[in-house]
Amino acid sequence: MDKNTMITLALSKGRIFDETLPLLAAAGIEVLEDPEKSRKLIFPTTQPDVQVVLVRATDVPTYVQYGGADAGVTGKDTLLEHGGSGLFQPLDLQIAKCRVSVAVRNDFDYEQAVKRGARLRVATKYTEIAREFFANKGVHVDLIKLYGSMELAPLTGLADAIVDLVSTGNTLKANNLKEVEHIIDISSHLVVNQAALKLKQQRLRHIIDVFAAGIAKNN
Ligand code: PRT
Ligand code: MG
Repeated sequence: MDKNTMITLALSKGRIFDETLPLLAAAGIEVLEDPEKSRKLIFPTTQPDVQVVLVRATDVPTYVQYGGADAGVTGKDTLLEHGGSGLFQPLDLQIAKCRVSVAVRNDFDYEQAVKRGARLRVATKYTEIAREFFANKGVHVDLIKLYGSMELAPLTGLADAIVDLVSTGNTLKANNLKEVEHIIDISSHLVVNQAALKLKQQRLRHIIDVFAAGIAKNN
């Protein structure tokens, strides 16, 4: 189908896909195949002019920014790191909720380290969020960029602290880590390409409206 009539939605596998499905269903959009059981990256839906593309969670804002997708669903954490340029952010979908926190080893005295003005080594995937948080707090940090398994950094001596997502807290507990700062609450947002919003206004507006009604119902 013509790129100008097709609506492409970017989602990531896992919790964002799973938690977006009910909102799509409310808009009459059902994905025709289970992505967990398929190697495909593009999925047709029950609406011939709507397709879903599956990308890495951190790539969703980039796809939408450059028009590889017309709209997408992405965590606020990912959006803050991306910066949000070129993206219209009409809705907080109130799904995939968690928080960004600072965590250290159980035996590390974080308060004391901050009080005496120590320079902290902080490992994180969230360098922008961490940089801003510690700058506002007046704490000097050396940021170490990681792409996964942040919890390992304090245990191996790579870092004093991590900045990571926490939901139940079980992962921290299982690794003898404790949460010492709650930086920001996170949920997933609908993002829309600004040019697409003008070109395909009617249909994108419809999706935004139905999603909005779905959130109201869920909360
Ligand atoms: O896994 P991959 O590297 O492909 O990408 P990703 O980790 O960015 O994707 P995914 O699907 O894991 O996460 C997508 C989005 O879901 C994130 O950007 C968040 O906005 C949101 N989300 C909500 C979470 C969590 N809750 C969450 N608990 N993302 C990750 N976690 C991880 C967290 O990083 C930690 O390792 O779960 C662990 C902590 O969980 P608890 O319950 O043990 O505290
Ligand atoms: Mg993950």
